[in-house]
Amino acid sequence: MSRLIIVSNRVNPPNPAEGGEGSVGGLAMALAAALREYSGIWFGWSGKTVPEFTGQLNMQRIEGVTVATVDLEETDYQEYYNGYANKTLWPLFHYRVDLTAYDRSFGEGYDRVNKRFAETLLPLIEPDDVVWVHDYHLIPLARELRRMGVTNRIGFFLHIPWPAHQLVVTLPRHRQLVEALFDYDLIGFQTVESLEAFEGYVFSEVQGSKTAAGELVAFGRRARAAAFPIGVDAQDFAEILKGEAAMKVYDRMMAHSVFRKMVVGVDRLDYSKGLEERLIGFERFLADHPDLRREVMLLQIAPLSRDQVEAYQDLRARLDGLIGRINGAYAEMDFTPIRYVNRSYRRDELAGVYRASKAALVTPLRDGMNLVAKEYVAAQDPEDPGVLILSRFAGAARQMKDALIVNPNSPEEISDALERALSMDVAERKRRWEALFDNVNREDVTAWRDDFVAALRARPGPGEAGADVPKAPVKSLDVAAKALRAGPEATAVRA
Ligand code: ADQ
Repeated sequence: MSRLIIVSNRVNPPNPAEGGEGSVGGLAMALAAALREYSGIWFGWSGKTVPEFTGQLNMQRIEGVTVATVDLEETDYQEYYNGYANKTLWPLFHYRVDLTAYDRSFGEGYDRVNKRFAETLLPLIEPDDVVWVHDYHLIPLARELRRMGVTNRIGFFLHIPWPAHQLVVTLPRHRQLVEALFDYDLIGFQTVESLEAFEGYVFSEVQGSKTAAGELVAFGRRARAAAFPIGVDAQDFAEILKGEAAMKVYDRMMAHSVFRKMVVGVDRLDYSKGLEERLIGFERFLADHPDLRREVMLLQIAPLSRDQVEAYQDLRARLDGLIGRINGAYAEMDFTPIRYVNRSYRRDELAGVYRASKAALVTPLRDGMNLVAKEYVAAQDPEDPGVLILSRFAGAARQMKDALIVNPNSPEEISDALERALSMDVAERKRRWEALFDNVNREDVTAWRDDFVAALRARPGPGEAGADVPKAPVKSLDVAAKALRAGPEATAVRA
């Protein structure tokens, strides 16, 4: 079986030195498991900056996964990561045109870093390898690799929404961005809605078409585009709940919420997650239901994210003010309605928190999928499950129809859903949870990963019928790269 090369902006397999599997997300674990299975490589940015880009490749072997990282220079970090990725594509793709920065230097930095990534990765690619590129940071990576003669199958998965046509065209050079996607053999989206929005752009903006076999044709090239809804490792969640860390947190949270029902929110501190709207909805609930005030508390866990970007600093300040106002108005001497924490927790600790919560508020204004919604369901007690309140604008809402679906912009809908969730009888909670769990368990992260990789492998290879232009063989690899493949434990080898 050919090797799998995964490319993502950051690389984070479970590392025993940093707390092992409990310390990383389910996605990282699933990708690491795929790499162990297909004996591949995980390539990306080290997270470090250096005064000048050197292209020095750092190879490490972590728990059976070969990891290759490269440092970026400070300007790269500012223009590519803080700039084009986090100030341009992220807000625009989450429908926040008001926060989108259209700065030419960001676009140049984005292209430059993608080229640098391609140059650094090139010597690691063997002729049979399948390359899987992740997320909006790296859309032009395949274009750069193709320019260097790479003919391997390359797939791309977008973790965030693909926005409506009218939003995409606000982006200067939107055409180049979409054209770059046609250098992939397979383009994966979270939902059919994103897929249709992408197809809509291709058909009406660049007069593309679809073949009878379902391939998209545009820019003189063809690619397959499809929806692959990402999932969580539901079985693993059930397992980690039996562990000591999860049990301890569960017991602590239960002891803390005696006589009260705990509602939980877990999100990176990001404007796409609808945190302000959620808090205003909770405030409405407290105002609407004086009789229930002392019976409910909201635990909002929101680790800081991208805190060098101004929009995130502003959001943080607004949240601090809002929570202070609500707690000031509704707290009693022995009771505070909102508990707010800005730190990260281990996966097993989070599992304990989910299980102790009678309801979860997952109310993003836009979200590619939202794994918290699925993790919450996976962590429930089948005999006494909590209720998921889910935004209609999360990709997950398409699969999780048995949640209480709300419009996150409406404080009344959030308030009503809370009231309904907290008074729901156990028979209805079980019925809803069983349907939700069935889906979360079936369409899990392994199914997602295997479906994508199988679809990518099924694409015609170089020279096969249905392939695009005949592709040249991969350039011969230099000595250093060969040495790397022979001994991945080697560190700091110059590519
Ligand atoms: P995110 O925007 O990060 O992901 P989400 O899908 O909810 O959003 O995933 C967040 C992950 O971080 C979850 O696994 C959660 O457990 C974890 N997490 C959140 N708060 C934490 C905390 N305090 N401590 C530890 N862990 C915490 C992007 C897209 C989503 C898409 C995913 C996967 O924006 O739409 O679902 O990628 O494709």
